[in-house]
Amino acid sequence: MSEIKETVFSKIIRREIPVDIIYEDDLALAFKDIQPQAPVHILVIPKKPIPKLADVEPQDYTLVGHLLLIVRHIAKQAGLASGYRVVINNGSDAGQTVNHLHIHLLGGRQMKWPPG
Ligand code: D5M
Repeated sequence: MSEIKETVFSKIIRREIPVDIIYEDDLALAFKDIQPQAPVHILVIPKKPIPKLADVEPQDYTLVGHLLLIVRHIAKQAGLASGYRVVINNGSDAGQTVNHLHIHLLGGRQMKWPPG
């Protein structure tokens, strides 16, 4: 398990930094990415401060499934019927910049493959 440190997302969860909130429940929060890479770019995060996917433990399995169902729900609400991309950057090689697990939901344009 990585060391759990305060991140900008901890401040967002505590409402110390304003964001455009799309969805919230007891376990999760979803909000618009501040640097959108697509017409729809939303981050879905657990309120539990898990640094990255590699730190997910067996007791988090239900939580991770919950996060993916939130992604599906938001994508449907956003009308992304023709497709969308779901990304989790895990660690520095993947380009993870905020050490609080987050799922990127990207849509509203044609995506390219492979990613950079
Ligand atoms: O993605 C981290 C993402 O977090 C990146 O796309 C910008 C976003 N971010 C950072 N700070 C904020 C605030 N304050 N509001 C909204 N979005 C934010 P990564 O996968 O770690 O590269």
